[in-house]
Amino acid sequence: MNELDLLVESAREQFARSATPADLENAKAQFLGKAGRVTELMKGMAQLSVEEKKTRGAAINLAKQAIEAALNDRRQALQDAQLQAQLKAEALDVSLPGRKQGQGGLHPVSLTLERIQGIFGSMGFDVAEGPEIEADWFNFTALNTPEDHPARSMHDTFYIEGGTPGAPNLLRTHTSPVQVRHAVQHVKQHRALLDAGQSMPEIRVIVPGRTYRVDSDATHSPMFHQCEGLWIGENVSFKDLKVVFTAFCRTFFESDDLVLRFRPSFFPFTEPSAEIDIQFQDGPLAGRWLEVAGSGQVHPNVVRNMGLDPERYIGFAFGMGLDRFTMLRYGVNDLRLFFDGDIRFLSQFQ
Ligand code: 2NM
Repeated sequence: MNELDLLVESAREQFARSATPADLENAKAQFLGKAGRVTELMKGMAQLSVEEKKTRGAAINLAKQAIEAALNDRRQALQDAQLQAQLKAEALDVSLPGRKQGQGGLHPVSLTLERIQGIFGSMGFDVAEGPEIEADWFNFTALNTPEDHPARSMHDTFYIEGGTPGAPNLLRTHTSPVQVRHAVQHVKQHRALLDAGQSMPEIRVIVPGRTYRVDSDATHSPMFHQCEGLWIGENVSFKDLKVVFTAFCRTFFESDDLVLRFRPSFFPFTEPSAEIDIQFQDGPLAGRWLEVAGSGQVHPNVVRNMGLDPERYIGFAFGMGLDRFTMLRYGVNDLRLFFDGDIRFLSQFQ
């Protein structure tokens, strides 16, 4: 073998030993680079005659072409190998079973709310919603709650940093402010009738939603769900409250012999006021009195703050905890289970 054949042979060997594209580029530099062996040979022709240059040049060119061909072959081989490895790594096993999309469902508290809305809807109640960040006027003042009432303290209410009285400055502690907002809107809508001394359509609404208080244990969460109701007209009495709430509870708990007790109590926004207790006649809770709601005849000051004349308009309101109703209906003993988001708990309600 002559010197050029040996050079080509040596290049082939080096390329074959290059296991990665980077190795191969290094090997290439040794032969075809600026300081590579082929370039050296070219430079070595300087002293040759024109005739010799022709034959030598042609021979060197052949060798160079052979080296380039070997380089390209090896490049292609490395690329093929890399593709094969990638295909193997990303192999798709079409015989595997598909991934199933789990069936979702409503949260138990949402199920309770849907039930409550259905029942009150059948008795002609609208549903209203409103802001969770409230002004102290709507949350307390309009509801006849005095400045020095303990509920207004920072121990019981979450205040917003930088808030100012009158502007949104707290997390609502009940959904009653939405009832005030709803009543004010209703009155505005029927202003013409009222001004003409005519009757306005009754206000009949329930207001569900998130509420917030500084309180946390097995039966209290700083965020909880309430549903309040309001019925105001010219002739709405405490008797109507008893009829409506009794019908509601018997339907909700699917128990026609459920007994209700209206126990005198106090709220700033109602007078008189009553706690509502229920008693199941059978089942695991039979005989026990369970407190389920607060209620009362809307206080004249509140009726006035709704934009109505308390000498003419009268009605009742009530408020209940959606979380508590859900616990009672499904026999759940720890409120916190509703907020943990544990799928093993939640999937039991589907
Ligand atoms: C309760 C208990 C008693 C109530 C009062 C009002 C309003 F807006 F008419 F003043 N809304 N809700 C009320 C009354 C709420 O919850 C325990």
